[in-house]
Amino acid sequence: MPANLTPEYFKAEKWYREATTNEEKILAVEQMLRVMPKHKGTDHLKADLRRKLSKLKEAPAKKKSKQTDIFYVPRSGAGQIVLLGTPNCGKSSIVAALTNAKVNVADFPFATGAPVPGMVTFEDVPIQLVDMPPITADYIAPGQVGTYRNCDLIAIVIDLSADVAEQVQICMDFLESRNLLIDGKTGETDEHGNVLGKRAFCICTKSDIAKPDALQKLKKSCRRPFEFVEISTTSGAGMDKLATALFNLLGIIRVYAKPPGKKPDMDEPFTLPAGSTVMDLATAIHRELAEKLKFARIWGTGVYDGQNAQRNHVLNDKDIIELHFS
Ligand SMILES: Nc1nc2c(ncn2[C@@H]2O[C@H](COP(=O)(O)OP(=O)(O)OP(=O)(O)O)[C@@H](O)[C@H]2O)c(=O)[nH]1
Ligand SMILES: [Mg+2]
Repeated sequence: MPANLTPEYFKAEKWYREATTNEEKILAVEQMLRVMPKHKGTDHLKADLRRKLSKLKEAPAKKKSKQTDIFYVPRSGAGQIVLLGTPNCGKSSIVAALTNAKVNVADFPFATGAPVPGMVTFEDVPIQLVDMPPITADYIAPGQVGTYRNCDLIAIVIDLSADVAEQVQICMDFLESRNLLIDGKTGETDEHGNVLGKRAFCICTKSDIAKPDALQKLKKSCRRPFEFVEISTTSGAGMDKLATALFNLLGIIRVYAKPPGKKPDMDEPFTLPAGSTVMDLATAIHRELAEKLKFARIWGTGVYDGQNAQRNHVLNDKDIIELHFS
């Protein structure tokens, strides 16, 4: 009986072939099992894949080689955002415009060969923005997926002066075949319960030389409800909006701590996930001290100045909080 394997299956198989680590191979085989058609014709294949999976899971963890993983970018700042896009779409130009990082902007493809992190300062919040080598339909550098798996937010960069549908297809194939997008339906997690998917949005660049209707075409080509931010690094159009979007899309708030009777420290805000409480702030400041938290006073949104608040009070962006310990 023919197996009648689907395009989703072949995508997952390609992922498996390209995987460079055991963890990535396990994820790919799990995906192959998940998406393969379930009928008599695939029974053998299913058994083979299960065997392969248990072998992979039993394999002893490889000794860490002395070589460093160039695709591992240590986090810094309030959140890590990694750029994704096809060659020449304008990724490095974005990092060059928003940060002081030394990136290579060039009018030939594959000018960037390794991740380059830079820091964007949105008002008083430092956000890490990572330039990346491009991806194509046929080539993704081994290990590159790891950078996307580790980040907080993926910024899909689409060049509005080129074929938008083709770029979307390449980026979405890459992300979807590796379970790299948050999907409310499946909510894939790894064995530690970590959500595998990431949030993503679109930076639509080269608006100064965009093809007519490129943005509309792009929105039509995306099946997912992304947020789209239109920019041009050449004219500077939309760059302020982009910095604001990076902060908003990270889903974080910044708050200022104030010692009782003193002025708040307005230079270095604490950044916390949106929805965090007074107790979360206390824990971020000092885990053990947090247990002694009695109450807080707050200046900010939805409260009167200096209002008393309990541990479970939900904080808002730019709140000033005075913590009182017993
Ligand atoms: N007109 C115009 N040109 C741009 C814009 N952004 C980038 N470019 C040009 O596009 C070319 C490619 O820009 P890069 O930023 O190097 O592109 P990249 O995506 O990093 O390219 P790879 O590293 O090869 O993946 C350069 O010649 C840039 O000057 C823009 O907003 N408008
Ligand atoms: Mg580049």
